[in-house]
Amino acid sequence: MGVIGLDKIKTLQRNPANIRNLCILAHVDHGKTTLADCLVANNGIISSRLAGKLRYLDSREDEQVRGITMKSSAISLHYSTGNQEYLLNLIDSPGHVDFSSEVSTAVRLCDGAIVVVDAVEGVCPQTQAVLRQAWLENVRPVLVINKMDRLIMELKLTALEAYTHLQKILGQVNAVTGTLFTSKVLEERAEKVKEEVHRDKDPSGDQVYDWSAGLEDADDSHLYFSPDQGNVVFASAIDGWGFSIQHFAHIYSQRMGIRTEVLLKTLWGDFYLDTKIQRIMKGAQTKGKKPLFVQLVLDNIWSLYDAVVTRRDKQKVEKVMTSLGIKVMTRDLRHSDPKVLLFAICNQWLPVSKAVLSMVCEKLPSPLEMAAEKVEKLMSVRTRRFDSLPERTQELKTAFLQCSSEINAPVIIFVSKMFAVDTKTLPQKRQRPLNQEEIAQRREVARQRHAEKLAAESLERATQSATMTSLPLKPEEEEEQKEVFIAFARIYSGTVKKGQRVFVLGPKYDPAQGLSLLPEGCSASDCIQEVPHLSCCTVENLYLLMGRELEELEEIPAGNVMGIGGLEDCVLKTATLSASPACSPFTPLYFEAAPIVRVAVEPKHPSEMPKLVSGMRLLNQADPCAEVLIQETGEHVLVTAGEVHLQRCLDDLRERFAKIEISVSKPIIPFRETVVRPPKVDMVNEELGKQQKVAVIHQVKKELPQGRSSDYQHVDPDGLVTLTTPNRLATVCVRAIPLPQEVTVLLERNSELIRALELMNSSLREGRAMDINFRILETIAELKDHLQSLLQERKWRNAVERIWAFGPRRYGPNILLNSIKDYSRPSVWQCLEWRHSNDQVRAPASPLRDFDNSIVSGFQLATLSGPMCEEPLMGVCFSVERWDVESVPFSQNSDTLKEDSVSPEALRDVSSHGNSVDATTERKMDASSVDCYGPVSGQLIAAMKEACRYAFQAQPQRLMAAMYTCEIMATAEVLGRVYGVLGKREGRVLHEEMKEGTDMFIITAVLPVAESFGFADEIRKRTSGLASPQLVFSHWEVISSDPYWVPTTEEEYLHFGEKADSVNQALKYMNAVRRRKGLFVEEKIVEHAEKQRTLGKNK
Ligand SMILES: Nc1nc2c(ncn2[C@@H]2O[C@H](COP(=O)(O)OP(=O)(O)OP(=O)(O)O)[C@@H](O)[C@H]2O)c(=O)[nH]1
Ligand SMILES: [Mg+2]
Repeated sequence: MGVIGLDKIKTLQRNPANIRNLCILAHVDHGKTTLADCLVANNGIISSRLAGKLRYLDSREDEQVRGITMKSSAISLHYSTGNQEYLLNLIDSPGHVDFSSEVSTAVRLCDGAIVVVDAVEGVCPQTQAVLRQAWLENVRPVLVINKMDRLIMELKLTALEAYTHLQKILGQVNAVTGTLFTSKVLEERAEKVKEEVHRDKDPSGDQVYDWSAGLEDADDSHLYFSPDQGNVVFASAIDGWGFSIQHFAHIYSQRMGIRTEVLLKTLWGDFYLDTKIQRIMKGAQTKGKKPLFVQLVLDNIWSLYDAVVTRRDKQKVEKVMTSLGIKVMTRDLRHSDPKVLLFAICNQWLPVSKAVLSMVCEKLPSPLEMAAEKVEKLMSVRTRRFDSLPERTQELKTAFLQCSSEINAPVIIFVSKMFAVDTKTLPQKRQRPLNQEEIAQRREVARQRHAEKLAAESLERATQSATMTSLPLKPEEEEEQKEVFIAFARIYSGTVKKGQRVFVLGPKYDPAQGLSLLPEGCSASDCIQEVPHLSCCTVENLYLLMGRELEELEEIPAGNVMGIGGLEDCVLKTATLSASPACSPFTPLYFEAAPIVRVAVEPKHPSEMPKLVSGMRLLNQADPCAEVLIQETGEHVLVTAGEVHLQRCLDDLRERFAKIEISVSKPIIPFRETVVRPPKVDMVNEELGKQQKVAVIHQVKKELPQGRSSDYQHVDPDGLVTLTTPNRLATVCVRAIPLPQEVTVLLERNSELIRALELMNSSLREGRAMDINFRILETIAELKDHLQSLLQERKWRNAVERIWAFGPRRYGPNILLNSIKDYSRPSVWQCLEWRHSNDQVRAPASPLRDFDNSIVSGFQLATLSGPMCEEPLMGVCFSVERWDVESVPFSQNSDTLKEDSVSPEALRDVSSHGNSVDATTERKMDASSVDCYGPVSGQLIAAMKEACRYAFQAQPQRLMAAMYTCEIMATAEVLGRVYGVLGKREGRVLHEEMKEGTDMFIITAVLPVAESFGFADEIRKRTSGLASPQLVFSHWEVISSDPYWVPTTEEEYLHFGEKADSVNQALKYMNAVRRRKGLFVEEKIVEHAEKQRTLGKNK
C-alpha cells in the first residue's frame, strides 16, 4: 500500500484536526481522474512517471476502455508540510451526467471539494451542477483550473491573452457561486419574515419587520474564488505542473525584496511593476503594461514550453534547468517525445500535487469545523424542522460538532452507497505469509488430493484427461467468485469497532417514536422490541478505502471515510447507523437527474430466471440511482439515468451479478397523453370553419364502442359527456379541459408537496392525530396562491377552491374539478383551514358524499392510463358538471333522496338532453333488477373512468414526449453536421453562442427522448469525436401533430391526398407504444401497389 504504512494512517485517523475529507468534482473530461493520479503518485502508490496516464482510480475495465469515470472511488493519502502531517480522504467522482448520482454519494461524505475546470472549455453544464451540489451540501470548494497547456499548445494564446481568458473563467465560476449565494440569502430572509409573522400572530400590537437583513449585509467575499485568496490553483495535470500564486509570491519576495504579503495581493490583478522606480503600481490595463501575473508567472511557463516543446532548444533548456536548480535523468533528456522532458522538468519545478494538496490542507475545513447549519440540515428530514426534533436528538448536534472519538461519544455513521467488490479482492482473502501450522495443513490436503488422483488414474486411465478438465468447481472456489457489498460511509462521531452492533435507521424512522417505545438506555446489542423503521446489525468488517484495494482495520475513529462489510442484508442503498436510537436519519441524498431510460430484461434461457432476479436485486443495491421494478405485466424493468448508464448496468448484470446471457428490449420510452384547445387553422394553415368541427365530433362518435345502447352515454357537441351506470342508478357529466401549460408545470414540480397535502388530508379525514409542519403548510398555501394567480381566466373562476383531487396516484399533474351546483365537499385545501377552525370544514352530509370516493377513484384510473395508448395523462382538467345517484338499494324511500340529491336546476338541465330523461324514467322501472350489476360504488368508479375517457376523446388529443436538453460543444467546422444530426432526430436548437476566446460553439438544444438513442454516438462519429453532447431530462412537451388527423377540408385533401400517408410523428409514437402493449393498432394497408409504383417515376 505505497510508502506510508497502515500504522501511520491509523495514527493520523485519530487526529481529526488534520483530516480532510474531500472530493474532486467537474464536468466530464475536465481531468479529475488525471489530477487524482498526480496526488496519488505523490504518495508513491503509483510511479510519478505513470501519473496522468494510468488513471489509477478508474479501476473498472469499462472505465479504462471508455475513458470516463463511472463510479466514485476513495483513497486515503498522506501529506506532510512543515511540521504538520495530514490525512486526506480523497474521492474521485464521475463527470458524465448519467452518473451524477455517484457525485451525490461522494459529496455527502465530504467537507470540501476540489472543483476542476478545463481552461479551454470553462464553465460547462456539469460544472454548474456540481457547484450547486457542493453548495446544497455545505461543502467548501477550492478551484483548480486545469489543462493550462491547451492554452499554450492548442489555442496558441500569448501569455497576456491567456491571462484575460483566465480572468473570464474565474468570472464565470464566481457568477455561478454568486447566484447560489443570492438565492440562499433571499430564501433565508423570506423564511425569517415568515417566522416573524408566525410569532406575531398573537395579538401583540404593532409589528416591525427588519427588511434590511438582506443582501447588502451578507458578507460573501470568502465564498468566491480568487488567486489572492489562495483558493485557486492553475495546473496542467497531464504535464504534472500546477501552482498557486503563493508559490510565486514566496519566490519573488526573496528574489526582489518585496514583502510576500504585498506580492500576494498584487500578483493577481491589475498591477504592474514599474522597473524605473522598482515599485508595484496599479492600472496595468490603462497604461498598457504587462500585469504582474503575466510578467512574473505566465511568461516563464510560456517560454519553457516554447524552449522544450516548440523549438526544442537544448541550450536554452539547460540554462533554464540550471537557473531553476533542476536535474533530470539523461534518458528523459534524450527522449524523442519532448513532453517527457517537459513533464520531468515541470514536475520538479512546480509539482501539481504539492500545490493542490497544500491548498486543500490550508483552505478546506477539517471534520472539526463542521458548520452547525450543515448538521441541522443533515438531521432534519424534509418535513420536519430541526427544532421540532426530540430534545435528545437535538443534543446529538454537539456530538457532530465535537467529532469526538471518545468511548462515550455516540457512534453516528452515514452510508451513502453500497458498492460491490469481488470477494477475491478482500484483504481477508489476499495471500499472506503462511505460518507453520497452515503449511502443514496444506501439505496434508495436497497429499490427499494426490492419492485421490492416483486412484482415479488407475481406475480410468483412458478417460483421465476428461475427468481432469471437467472436474467440478469445489464449493470454496465457487464462493471465491461471489460479489460482496461494502458500504461507502463516513463516521461523524464516536469510534466504530469491528463486531459492534448498531441501529440501522430507515429514512422514515422517527426518533420521537423510537425513544418512546424503547426502554431507557437500551443499546443495539440488547434484544429490542419492534420499532417501525428501526433494525440492528453488526459491523462485521471495517476497511480503509485505498482506490483499487481495501485494507482491513479493527476500529475507525470519528471524522473518517471508510468501508463497512457485512451490511448487505440490512442496508439497501443508503442508511444512517447509530449506537443511539435518538439519532434521526440523515436527509436523503439530493439527485440532480431522475432515471428515465427504461428497458425490459429477460434471460436468454427462461430457466435462468431466478439468476436474473437475484442479479437484478444485486444491481439495484450496487447502484445509487438505477431502479429495478417488476411491472404488473410481469416484466423485469430496469430504469437508468441515460444510455451510458444503461450500458454499464447491463454489463454489470451480465458479467458480475447474474452471470447469464440476457436479452434486452428496446428502451421503453415514456409518453404522456393530453388534450389541447381546438386548433384555429387546419394543416395547411387555412382558417377552420364549422365543417371541421362537425368532422371531429363525427369521428368521436364513431369511436364509441359499439353494442352499448346510446341511452347510457351521450356526447354533447361541445364535449360534455354524460354517462349512466348499467343499473341506471347513477349518472355523471364530465368535460375535459386542457390546463394552461404553466399550471401543469407547477403541479409537476410540486408533486411531492401535493403528496404531503394528500397525506395530511387523509389523516384529517380519518381524525388521526399527526404533527403538522407549519413550514409545509406555508408552502402549500403558496402553491394555492400561485395556482390562483395562474387560473385567472373567466372560465376558471373559483376553480382552485373547487379542486376535488389531483391524479393519477393522487398527486399527478391532472385536476378533478367540482363544478356541480349544490354539491359541497371538503376542499383539497382543507388542511390549511384546519389550523384556524377545527370542525367547521365538515361539509353537510349528503347521499352523494357516500360515493365521493368512487368519483375520485374513477378519475385516478382514467388519468393513470389514457385512451390513446394507455400512458398516463398530463395537464388535463376533468370538470364534473352534474352527478346524481339514486340510493334505491340502500333505502326504501328513494324518491325523497333523489330530490335531495338533484337540484331543481339540474333537473331542468336534464330536460334538455333527451337521452338523460329517458334514463331517469327508465331507472324507476327496473330499480328492482339492479342487484345483478353489483355494488353502486364499483359501477360508479367504472362509469366515471369511462366518462373521463370519452370526455378526453371529445377534445383534440395529443401525445406529450419526454424531452432532453442537451448542450453540445463543437468547433465551427463540424457545426453543420451537428445541426444535421439534430434535425434528423427532431431536435430543436434553442440557442447557440460562441465561447469567448476559443473557436468552440455551445449549442443548447432540446431533443425528444424517443429520438435520443445512439444520438451521442452519432454526433461523435459524424464530427470525428470533436463534439460530445450531454443529455439531461428536462420537461414534457406536446407533440404538435394530431395522431388521429385525417384530411377533412378541401385544401387538406389537395395538399395531402386522400390517404394522408405522409409521416405523422405522433401516430408513429402512438402505434409503437400500442404495439408494445399488445393493443389494437389500426394500420393502413397498401391497397394499390402498382399505382404507387407508377407515381415514383424517377425510380
Ligand atoms: N491537454 C491536457 N489534457 C488533459 C489534462 N488533464 C487531463 N487531460 C486529458 O483529458 C482527458 C480526460 O481526463 P480524465 O482525467 O479522465 O477526466 P475526468 O474528469 O476524470 O473525466 P470523467 O471522470 O469521465 O468525468 C484525458 O484524455 C486526459 O489525458 C491536461 O492538463 N491537459
Ligand atoms: Mg474521471
